[in-house]
Amino acid sequence: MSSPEQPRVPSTGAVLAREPGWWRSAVVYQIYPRSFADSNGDGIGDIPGITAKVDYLASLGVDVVWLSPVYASPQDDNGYDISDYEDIDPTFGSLADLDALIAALHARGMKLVMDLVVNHTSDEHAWFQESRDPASPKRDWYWWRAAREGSEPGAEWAEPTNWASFFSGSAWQLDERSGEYYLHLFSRKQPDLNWENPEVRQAVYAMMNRWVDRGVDGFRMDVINLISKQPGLADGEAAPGRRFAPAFERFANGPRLEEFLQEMNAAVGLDARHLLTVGEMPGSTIELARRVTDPANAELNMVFTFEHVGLDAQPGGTKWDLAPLHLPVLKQNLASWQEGLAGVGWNSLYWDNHDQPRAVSRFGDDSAEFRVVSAKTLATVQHLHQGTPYVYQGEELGMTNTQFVDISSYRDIESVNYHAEAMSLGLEAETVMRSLAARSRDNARTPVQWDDTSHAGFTQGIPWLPVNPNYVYVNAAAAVADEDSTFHHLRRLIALRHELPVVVEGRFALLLPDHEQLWAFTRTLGEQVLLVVANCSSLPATVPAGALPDVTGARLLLSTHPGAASAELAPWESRVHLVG
Ligand code: ISL
Ligand code: CA
Repeated sequence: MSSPEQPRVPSTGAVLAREPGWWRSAVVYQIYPRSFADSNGDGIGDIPGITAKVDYLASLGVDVVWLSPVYASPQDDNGYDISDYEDIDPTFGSLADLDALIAALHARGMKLVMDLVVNHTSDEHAWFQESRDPASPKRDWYWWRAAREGSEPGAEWAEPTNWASFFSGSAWQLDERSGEYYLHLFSRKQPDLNWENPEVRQAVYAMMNRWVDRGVDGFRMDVINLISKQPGLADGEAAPGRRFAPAFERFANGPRLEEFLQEMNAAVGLDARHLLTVGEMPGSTIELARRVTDPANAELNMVFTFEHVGLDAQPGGTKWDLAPLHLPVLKQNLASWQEGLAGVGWNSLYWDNHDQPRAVSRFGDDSAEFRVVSAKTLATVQHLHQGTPYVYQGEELGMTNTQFVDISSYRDIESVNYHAEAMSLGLEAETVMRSLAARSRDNARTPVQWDDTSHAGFTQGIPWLPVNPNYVYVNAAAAVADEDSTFHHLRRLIALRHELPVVVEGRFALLLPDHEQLWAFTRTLGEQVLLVVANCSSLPATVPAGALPDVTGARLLLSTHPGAASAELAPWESRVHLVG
């Protein structure tokens, strides 16, 4: 595998020590290991593959790597189903490989954040294997329930509740051995841990402590707001046309969530050791996120929220029910989170991750004409809100959605199960395939495009998921060699954050909230005002007279169309000015 040529400009100021609040000025880069870089030709990315690319990451200037799960796992959900929290899956390497990665990152002033998946384990985890025995002291470590009253186990409608799993079908699975059901909010191979049991919590904290002692710098916590369920496990409201109910409000954000988070923080020393903590919290309100991220409450540094990635779905529908996105709705939503958390908590900022379609295809314009410029402008808008930005592998290259035309190309369990369920419900095949093309998690999971050699330089073998054919021109080698690429635009944005306190701390204010094309806002710190104006459309846009602060004499810090300064913005043009 060939490495892209390194840029001449070195990283500008990675955060070196774990000082209090260091994560506020940091940029996190997410690696989905299976799709990042394959070192041994088996077609699957691995830890040595990542270690070979740390100079590439350093040249981008990121401070932290968040590594999606590399623990021992049957890979039913690509590692989010963990069978041993203390070991590395041989697919990805060994503990020694992980130690080498940590050392390589630390040597370059970067940190490593591990994925923590403790709402559920794999059904192949020793804890669950023991728990299957009703007499086991670990029986209560999971959610075991008898069939619904009056029903025979296994009969139709016999599940203890009517909840749907996130991955289609019932959230309950009958275990023949005891005739009882266990809860799995995700796949059947991902039984939910029972956090009401204090032994479960202590086992998790002990495991976390061992990882911190090993040198990791923090945790990204998978669906952490599901660890406290709503008491009583009540049925959800039935949804028309669906066999099982999307009963989110019945199991998420339970009453003990903040108690558990505080207990974990104290037991692991999350704050005391200045670790980065980010909790994935689908369905979180601003109020909840403000409490959870208020340092006075000693819970988490920040959370991943989902409102802004749900605005292009039909209200009341699922992610597969596509709807057009309106810019005013999107920017007002992000502004409400900026205001809601300002001065108390802290935002995380993301467009992309391993569960979301590619940002440039979804929020930008991935046509040949506008792919690069729209990717740059999306990055500008994201990185200059207040919060810690997350870059998902390939986002720095403007990687796009897949071009799969056949269901057999898809690998993700969510996509495969959705397709099967939708077809059995009689949905139109074309509609289902359109939803998958727009929303499948496999969009984010095609291999990172390193260069224009076969399989984009990702592997010497056959990649586990096909490479996007546009790798011949969308690839890291080309982007690094081109000063006008998305890669270098992002590198400049990251450098701005490291240089200018106003980027980190400045107070946010949205301008032109109802404008259909322009996304404009200011960030203010003392005498300094950062003005961002971005045309988030594929047509020219005009700034209304007098609508924005005067920028005569201001410094132009960054723009997509150097030299331009008129009231006209080209498609996807963006500018960043510093006044004062
Ligand atoms: O991806 C989703 C929507 O398509 C979400 O429902 C997603 O499953 C949810 O955000 C939780 O995601 C996390 O936990 C899952 C895992 O499959 C995801 O990859 C992970 O990010 C179960 O561990
Ligand atoms: Ca490999």
